[in-house]
Amino acid sequence: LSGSIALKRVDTLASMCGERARMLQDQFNVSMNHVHALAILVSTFHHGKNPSAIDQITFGEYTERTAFERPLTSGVAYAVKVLHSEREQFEKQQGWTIKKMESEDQTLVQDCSPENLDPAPLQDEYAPVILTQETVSHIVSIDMMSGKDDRENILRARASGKGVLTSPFKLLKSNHLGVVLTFAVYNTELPLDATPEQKIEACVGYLGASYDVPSLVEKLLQQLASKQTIVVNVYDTTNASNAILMYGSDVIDTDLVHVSNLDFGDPSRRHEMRCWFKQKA
Ligand code: WA2
Repeated sequence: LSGSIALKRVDTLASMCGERARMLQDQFNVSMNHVHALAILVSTFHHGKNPSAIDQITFGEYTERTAFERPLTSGVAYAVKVLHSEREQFEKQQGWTIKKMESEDQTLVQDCSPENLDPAPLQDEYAPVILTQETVSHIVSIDMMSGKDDRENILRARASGKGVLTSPFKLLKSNHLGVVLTFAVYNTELPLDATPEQKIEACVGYLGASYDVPSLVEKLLQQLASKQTIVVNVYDTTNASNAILMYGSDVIDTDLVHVSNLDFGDPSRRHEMRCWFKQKA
């Protein structure tokens, strides 16, 4: 009898963990599709029209009103590709200079609002943010290529044409780890068999969404009202020997752990959910 109770416990944990992992994955997938659609919207109405049919007010209103379509995201933004030869003209037209992203220690001693940031140092190219949802308006004018995680994402997004995810890192003006999802925006309809070089050449900008993972997973789990029963942790396990905790407490105080795989749509990243009962058997 005690054996069958133990087996039942294993099953219950597996189904609860699996259900939560599927919910998180589905919500992530839904928001990823809408971020992809936003990249197409910018391509059609900003780059595809002269003059552009989108300004900050339009983009801000539209992204705020459609925020319900992007569960788990804390904001979306659009950064444009600017070559160094175009920088002076671009800055004159915008009325601001391209800013450098502050490193973490600098943000401790000063407010990281764009007006307090230093101009971006000379580079071959830049990715300044020109349009944002109000929730991330603090990144306007910042060169997203001047941040390591954002830069890697931009380079991978434009060479692949797919949605790509960063490793977990500390987002600007947030105290938690988050991730950024990026889709490249292209100027012409790319042939299906375009090479990475053709994609890089045709790229005109980058549509990105930031995910504040701890607060958003918390919100998701609250809807299930099971927090008395199980502990849920979410990890980036891309580097198998060094899993990064993205959500949860991590103190494993049990012998029974269930691991559910999470597919966030970027095959070069691995994620998983690990669950256990709060109450020991
Ligand atoms: N968005 C919001 N907060 C951030 C951040 C970011 N990146 N990076 C650090 N903190 C415009 O991939 C292009 C968004 C980057 C997109």
